[in-house]
Formats: sequence, structure tokens, C-alpha cells
Amino acid sequence: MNIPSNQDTIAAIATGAGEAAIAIVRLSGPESFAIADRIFECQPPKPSQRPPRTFVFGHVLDQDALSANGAASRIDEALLLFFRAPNSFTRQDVVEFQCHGGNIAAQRIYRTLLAQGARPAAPGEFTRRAFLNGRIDLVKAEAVIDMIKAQTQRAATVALEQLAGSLSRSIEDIYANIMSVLAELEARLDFPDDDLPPFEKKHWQPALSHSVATIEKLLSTWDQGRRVRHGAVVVIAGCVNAGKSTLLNALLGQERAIVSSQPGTTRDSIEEGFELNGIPIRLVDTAGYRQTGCGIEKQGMARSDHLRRSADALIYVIDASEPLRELDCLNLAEAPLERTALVFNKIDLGIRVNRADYPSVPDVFTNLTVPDEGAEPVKKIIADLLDCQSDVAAGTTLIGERHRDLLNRTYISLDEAKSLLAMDEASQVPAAIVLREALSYLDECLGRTFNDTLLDTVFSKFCIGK
Ligand SMILES: Nc1nc2c(ncn2[C@@H]2O[C@H](COP(=O)(O)OP(=O)(O)O)[C@@H](O)[C@H]2O)c(=O)[nH]1
Ligand SMILES: [Mg+2]
Repeated sequence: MNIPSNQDTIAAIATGAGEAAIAIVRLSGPESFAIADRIFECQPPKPSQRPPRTFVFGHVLDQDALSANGAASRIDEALLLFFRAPNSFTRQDVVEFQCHGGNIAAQRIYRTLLAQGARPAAPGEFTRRAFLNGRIDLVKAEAVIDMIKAQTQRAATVALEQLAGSLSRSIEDIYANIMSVLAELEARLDFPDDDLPPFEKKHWQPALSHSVATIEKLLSTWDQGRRVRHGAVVVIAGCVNAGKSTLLNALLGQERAIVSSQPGTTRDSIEEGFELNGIPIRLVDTAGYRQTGCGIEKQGMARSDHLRRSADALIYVIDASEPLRELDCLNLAEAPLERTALVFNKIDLGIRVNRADYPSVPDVFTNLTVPDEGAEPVKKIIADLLDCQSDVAAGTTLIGERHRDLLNRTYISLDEAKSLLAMDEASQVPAAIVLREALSYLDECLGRTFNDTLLDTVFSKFCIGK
């Protein structure tokens, strides 16, 4: 992406396509009011003369399509909303057109804005301007996209907290801590003749250890953050007829997959969305394993293998009313055991399995003829595997991939600085350099230093109009 300038006027349709009550077309930049004056017909005063943060009703005109009497034709009736720099999202002049939804009005208004000199906005460019103009830091800008992409209430709460500054504040605190140590250290290095007391452990140990602890705590939220933002894949596998499809239906609370006593009923994988403690989950029922089977079924089994390997959690269903099955053992030998749980099903028919024959991973015994009762302990075991036992316990500050990378580097630098400072006085100069490095990672995290590639990566994930 090549963003030409932060100083021209950009336009975009900010709402989704399709039938809807209203649509919003947005303008941001120095020409916003001049353009609005030209294409908006309303009671005087004209838009540019009106007070900011107000709105006015009127008609949007197409200056290129003249009606019979030579006047510009009306595109739609609309409400115009204005914000004046710097009191707007982008800190520029912003005009928003609220017109009728659907496929025509917003598109025509948008094209008219372009004809009047606006440039099509790139994905996330409004938020990019908010960032470049100092309204929000990069961590907050990332929260905007998280909010738009949130699939669960929990994800939205996390995004809102981040937008309000929870993560930024934590990072700023770490920064301030390191800075205080560095200031003490550099004062002594830069002015050795001043009568400062020697730089001792008490000057750096508490502050740096506190920073390290805060970073560790933040890093420990990454896994949760990834799952809350991007969801998790939970795969149900096992031999034919073990009750996999019955389990899928029980977990979903709906008859999604065909359940039958005929072995090999599910030949392709079946997927459905499902929410567990604030985590969006893709639940996948797979084709069952058996020795024989036709070509289609073998293809299904190969697909099961692939899914099983890529799953965040694997729920392996076993018919507990029968003794050990060779095939189960073979399958489990290849399973990712650290993220696998066993469901011993059909216990209403008696239990003939010997638990000791199977790997020691979390397990649960179920009778899925009573779907709700059967599903509850399985949900719990999935939550354990995904480490999402409750949606509140983990807190609302959850770091993302980019933060993780930079916090990791900060952590390594702090570790190194601590070792250096614990050595002799000669190590103070390299320690100061390493501490500066740590600060630079935090600067990058907050977006105080950046380059275009970084911004392109962050903002390309946005939709147009945001
Ligand atoms: N008695 C009993 N039958 C079950 C249980 N769970 C599933 N079944 C039955 O076992 C058969 C196979 O179930 P299904 O879910 O299609 O198995 P899949 O091949 O693993 O998907 C069906 O007739 C189900 O009704 C259970 O807990 N107890
Ligand atoms: Mg099935």
C-alpha cells in the first residue's frame, strides 16, 4: 500500500454493503467542508458556516447530472454531521453523510465526492490518520480493528479496554520504570565528576525486577489473546460409531450432523461455530476411522488426519461399552497428546474399556443419549485444554502478536541489563545501551517510532472507511 499523504482529503463508505436502514459516507481532510458546500443543499447557513459537532438535514446533489431545468439532480436526502479539526477522530475536518442504506445512494454520494476532488481512502486510513495526528497510539489503533473483528462479547470487551488505554498504560509504566533507572545511570556516566552516590543495586534492582514481572504477566496473556481474537479450532475425532456426531450436536444444542447407528455416516468433516467462555470456536466433526471403507471415506479419513494435527484441541471419542480397539491405540499414538482429551462415551451400555490402556490425558465419561448432561463435562474439558475456564478470570488486557514480539525483546534486554549491572562498574556503559534498546522496543510497540512498512501491516487489516 502506498499512502500518498496525510494532508489530502479522503472519502469512503463507512458502512457495510447491502440492504440497510442507513449508510454513512465519510470525508476527512482540509477540503471536506468546501466539498460539502458544493454538493449539499440545505437551509442556510451552508455546512462550512455551521458550528461543529452539529448536523443538518438536506439533499446531496450530483453536480454532473443535471435535471430538466438545468439544476443538479438530487441523489438522496441525508443528514450531514460535521467535526472541525482538531476535535474529530482524525484530528482533521470531517464531514459524514448519513443517507439511505442499500446499494445506490451511498455509492453515488461516494462517486460524487471523488468527482469533487476527494481521494478514495485506503483500508484503515481514517484510523491511520488518527494515529499519525497523535490522537491515539498504535496499541489503541489496533484495538479499533479488534473491536470491528470481535466475534464474542469477551473479544469486544478486551478491545474496548485496550482502546481505553489499559495495555498502553501497562507499557507506559514499564517504560517509566526503565527510564528512571536509565536516568540515574546515565547521570553518573555522563557527569562522573558530580558528587553522585555510587550506582548500587537498590537503584536498579526493584524497578527492573518490577518491569520484568509486569512483562511476564503481559506475555502470559498472549495465548488467551490469540484465542479471544482469532478463535480456536476444536476437532472431534475417533472411530466410526463412537458418537462423534452425537457429541457435536450435543455441544451445539442443535441437530447439525446426521447421527446414525450405521457406521461411516459422516464421511466429510462438518464445521460449526460455537462460543465457549468468550472464545469463538470452530467445532469440527470428522469422518470416523475404520480399517475398511470406500474411496470417499478414505479421503474423509485423510482429511480427519490433517484436521487433527492442526487442531487447538482434539476431542477423541471412544466407545466405552466395548473393550480396547486396536485402531484407537494407533490413532492416539499419532495424536498431539498435550492438547488431546478422551471422551469415553456410551457408558449407559456398560463400561468395558480399561482406562489404563489409553494415554494419560484428561478424560470424561459420557452418556450422550442425554445430550445436555453429556455435553457439559465435555465443554469443561475443552475449556481446560484451551485454558479458558472462565471468561472473567483472565482479565481484560490481552496482548496481541506484535506486542508479544516487542515485549519479548524488551524482556531479553532487561535480563541482559540486570546481569550487566550485577557485574562491575565497567559493565554500566553496556548496561545503559541495553536499557536504551529496551526502551526502543516499547517505543515501537506504542508507535512512537514507526516506519511505513509497520503501519501498512497494521492498517491493511482494517476495512475501508474505518
Ligand atoms: N447408547 C448410546 N448410544 C449412543 C451414545 N452416543 C451416540 N450413540 C449412538 O451411536 C450411534 C452412532 O452415533 P454417531 O454420533 O453417528 O457416531 P459417529 O460415527 O462417531 O459420528 C448412533 O446410533 C447414536 O445414537 C451414547 O452415549 N449411548
Ligand atoms: Mg458421525
